Amino acid sequence: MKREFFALAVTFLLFVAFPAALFGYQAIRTNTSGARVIDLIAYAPANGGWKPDSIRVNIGERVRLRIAAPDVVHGFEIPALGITIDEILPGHTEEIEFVATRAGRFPFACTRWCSADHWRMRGVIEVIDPANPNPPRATFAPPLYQQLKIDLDAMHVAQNLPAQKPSAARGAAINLALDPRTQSPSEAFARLRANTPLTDAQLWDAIAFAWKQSAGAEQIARGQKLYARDCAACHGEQGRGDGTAGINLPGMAMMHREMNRGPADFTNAVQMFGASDAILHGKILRGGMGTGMPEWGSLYTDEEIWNMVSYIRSFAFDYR
Ligand code: HEC
Ligand SMILES: [Cu+2]
Repeated sequence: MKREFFALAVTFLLFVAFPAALFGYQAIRTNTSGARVIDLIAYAPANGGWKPDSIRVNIGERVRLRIAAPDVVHGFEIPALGITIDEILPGHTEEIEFVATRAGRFPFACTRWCSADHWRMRGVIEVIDPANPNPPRATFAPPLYQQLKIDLDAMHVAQNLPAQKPSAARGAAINLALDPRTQSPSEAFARLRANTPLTDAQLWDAIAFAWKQSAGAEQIARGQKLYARDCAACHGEQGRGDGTAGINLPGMAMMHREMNRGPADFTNAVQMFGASDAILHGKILRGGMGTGMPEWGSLYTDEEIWNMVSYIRSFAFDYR
């Protein structure tokens, strides 16, 4: 009985008294700048996620977001509007003011690994143009994997494998112009093998260089940043698929029986050299449909997803 009361008291404190006190205190402390104040509470997904998880503002309206984190450390980001709060400590509130200048539905998300299913912590901000409150829905070009009619759930296994890790530095002398988006490294190897004076090892090095070149150093660096933030927890710092958040994911039983169970190992040449960039891009965009691989298409721009694909390539190729 005592214990139940205690649990109830804790729940009350966490969900009612605490946020109320936080916002109350903030309301006294902050002077009004004419901005509309919107209160947002960041709970880890197990505690309910964003409260509320959808907000509406008007174009041109000055808005102050006041975000409280009652349970654990969270972060906040609206990527499409360039709004970021790096850290909201438990028991604190953070504020940010902005004026949205374009209409649309934009996802917002937590940016800290607050819990195992942290990546579920997403919401939507709707920016409305009062002069045109019901715009026709924008039409987007379908992603490359759909244009190429690629079945994302089919296995992609390399038919050709290098004897050692292909090195972009060694391959720099040989300049192959390749399109990494539509072919896998294994396919590129097979096609070029027929009429080249290069040895197998030289050809693989040249392919590594061609992939690195077509991506670009800046793009790879941007991909690395995003990877460290949102992917390493499952796929591992070194891309080996051994991140702690990837252990015992629900949905592993749905994975293709020939696939390794768990987050993809980006150092695994059999899988990585069997995949075109379009496949990797598609998987990040769409997610794994219940395998535990989240969908990122609503959060990241197309460009950012390509950047992550480029970075992921550095685990099976040697890009130093
Ligand atoms: C919650 C754990 C988790 C997170 C976080 C995660 N992944 Fe995955 N990912 C998986 C699992 C599990 C698989 C394998 C199942 C599948 O392919 O559907 C996978 C598969 C993939 C694949 C397919 C590889 C292949 O060979 O087909 C790519 C690419 C990928 N992830 C990229 C990313 C990127 C980029 C991020 C960060 C934006 C990310 N993942 C975040 C769990 C995760
Ligand atoms: Cu989080």
